[in-house]
Amino acid sequence: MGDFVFAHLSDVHLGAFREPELRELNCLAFERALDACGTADFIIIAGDLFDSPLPDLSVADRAVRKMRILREQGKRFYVVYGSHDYSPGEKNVIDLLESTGLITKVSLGEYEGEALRLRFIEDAETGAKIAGMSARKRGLEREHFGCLDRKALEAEDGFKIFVFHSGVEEHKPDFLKGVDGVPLSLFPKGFDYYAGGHVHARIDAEEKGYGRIVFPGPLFAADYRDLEDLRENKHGFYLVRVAGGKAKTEFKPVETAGVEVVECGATGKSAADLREELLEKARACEAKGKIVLLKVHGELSSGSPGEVDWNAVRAAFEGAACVKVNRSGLSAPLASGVKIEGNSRREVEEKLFHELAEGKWDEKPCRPLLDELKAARPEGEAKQGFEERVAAKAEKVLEALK
Ligand SMILES: [Mn+2]
Repeated sequence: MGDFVFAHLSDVHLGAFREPELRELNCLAFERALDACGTADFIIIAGDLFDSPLPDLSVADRAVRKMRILREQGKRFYVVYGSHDYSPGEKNVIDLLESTGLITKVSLGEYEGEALRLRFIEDAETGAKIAGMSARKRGLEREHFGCLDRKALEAEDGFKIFVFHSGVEEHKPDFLKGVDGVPLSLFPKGFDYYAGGHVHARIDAEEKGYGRIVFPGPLFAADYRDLEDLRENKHGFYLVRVAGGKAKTEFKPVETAGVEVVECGATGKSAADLREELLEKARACEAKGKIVLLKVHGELSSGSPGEVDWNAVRAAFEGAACVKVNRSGLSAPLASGVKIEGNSRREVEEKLFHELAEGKWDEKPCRPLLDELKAARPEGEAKQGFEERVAAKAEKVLEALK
């Protein structure tokens, strides 16, 4: 086998974010990463290429156009489903891309009795042998790993890559401490490279008896935490050079936009004071071309968060690529000291609405509205699709009032 180069990407999450500017930066990151894959013979995507199993078609179209250019140059894409672009029992965007011949899914295998036997895909030009495990429904990954016929995988010769989309118990970053990963003992030994996805942090470790265990982390970002992390850590992917059967990794950062975090405490301030302070902070901020993360927390002394005029605050960060406001920690005092007692949650809710309305507005729609808004996300449904569905239902309740 000759020497060769491959790229390892994961957690691209195309289509994440509601803000068009962030979606754009995410697409851009993907395009730039593929531009930087010039020397690669093939590209591995270890899950979560898309943020949803049925992504926005304009986002998918853009990604496909770029991938097609690389396909036409003779490069191959090897992909497993991630936790975001997998939908149990249904076809999704990854299947569609495979049908067109753009990508090859590498998680092939069947159960024979209790044993899960994976099949290798051999990359015809380099001879690299690739086997993979796709994401499953939460909690089931470990079970499937437990059923792996590891002996058969370990017996295969040649340069072997194992692609997977799960955290490894022994290599979890701090923020995933409470989340179950798959223990190393359930992985087949003796692969030359373990191409991981799912963990949104960069990990590159050598594990005795195994090989290189690598997570590139998110290519750009999929949520607020990822964006915040971008301020300190570069995000990107790995280029892996294989010479004499040995893999050498090189992290390739992908530049998009700088991140500025602006914090503001609201405790003891009126909504009007808070607005003034935020406007002042915005004017003082060097925001040009940057992603601004505005974090507001604390309890207002008077007024409500809605009175702050967030659009004006956003606009005051002149030239920013995007201003993302996080005010989940911001609260207002409840209409002073309402005390409610009731025999059931339902009764308490009804009395509370009645009390708050004080006869000045119709409280009847509050209950059905609350019922729609507090629905839990069913397992397997993507967050974005779920949010859109809940919003549509809530709107229906409001429509009915007209
Ligand atoms: Mn992910």
